[in-house]
Amino acid sequence: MKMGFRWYGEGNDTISLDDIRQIPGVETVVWSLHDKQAGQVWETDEIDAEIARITSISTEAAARGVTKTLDAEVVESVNVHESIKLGKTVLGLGRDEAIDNYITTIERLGRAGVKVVCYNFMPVFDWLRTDLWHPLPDGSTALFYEKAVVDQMSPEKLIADMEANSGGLTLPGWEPERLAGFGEVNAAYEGVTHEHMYANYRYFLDAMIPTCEAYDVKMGVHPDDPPFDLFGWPRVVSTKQDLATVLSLNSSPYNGLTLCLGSFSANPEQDAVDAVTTFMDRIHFSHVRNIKHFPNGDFTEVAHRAREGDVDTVGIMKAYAEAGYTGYIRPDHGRHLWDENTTRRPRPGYGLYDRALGIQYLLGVWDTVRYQG
Ligand code: DNO
Repeated sequence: MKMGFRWYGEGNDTISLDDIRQIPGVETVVWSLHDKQAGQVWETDEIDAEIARITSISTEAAARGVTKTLDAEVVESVNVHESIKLGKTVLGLGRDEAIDNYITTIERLGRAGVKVVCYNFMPVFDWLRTDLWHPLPDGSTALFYEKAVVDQMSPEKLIADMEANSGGLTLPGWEPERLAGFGEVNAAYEGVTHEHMYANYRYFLDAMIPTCEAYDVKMGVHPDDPPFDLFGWPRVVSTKQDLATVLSLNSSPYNGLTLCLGSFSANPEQDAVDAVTTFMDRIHFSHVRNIKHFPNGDFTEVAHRAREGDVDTVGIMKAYAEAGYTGYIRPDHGRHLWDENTTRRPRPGYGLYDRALGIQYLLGVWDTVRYQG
């Protein structure tokens, strides 16, 4: 297993590579070219420059005796253009052209040494919460989902709220360019069913997976967050059965999962440990975090420690460790702690401290099973 840490890039994150380097156990920086819109080709020189930035040690750090390097083997995400999900031209791009562009990007990432690409197949929006800075009883803040708000609110209002609460940083999945196309995309989903989505998904995989095999890039789809339909749009990567269906659309091992256990567990009926053991050999990347459910359908994000919430993070890490899992894991959304609620405001969910604490907890379980002394 390789432990990773998500980083948004120089000038686009409150956390530095030198901060990440000092977290015990972290080997991989999970990155993306965050200014690329879905459907665009990633240029080789841009890919190479970002990888060089991540994997090198600055002259200043080297002079201080820093020698620990980080790798850049995981990309989260290469976003899928809506035309691919819809199977028709939208926002000025046809499905086949969008797929060709995606394949070119995968090929270039493979050549540059990237091993896993994370993506999602959610219609219109990526993840959704109603409060990005929700107070917890200990004085920290965390992402929060209030069911009644989503049930009563229009997507337009939610977009406005998310933008207003993001602290000035563009949220992945909520890029202004994406939101600008909302009306057209929303209309294009009229009448689109889950069956249509699966047919379009198969078409995409069949076109792309041979390139993934040739360039040794494993694809990992991220589950829908939260894992149920929203605003009548068909989500197809929500339940355990959905995950099995997606894997069966193309049987290549390169068609795999980014098993985000916080997202998956946002449906309280789903069993995270069972999902890990069931899909083990197709999990290329996993996000491990914890949430706490309330009886009215709300949920809050909490610390990674199992007893803080409802996700059995101990059972999850034990299952990975016992199986000798060889893929990538990263902690996921953390709470915002200490000065992160005042002067060091991070991207919501992506502060430094709680994710670093979370990693130590997850590795504690891993090492209990696997460390030989
Ligand atoms: C939010 C993230 C998602 C995730 C994408 C994967 O914090 O979990 O934006 O990266 O859904 O494509």
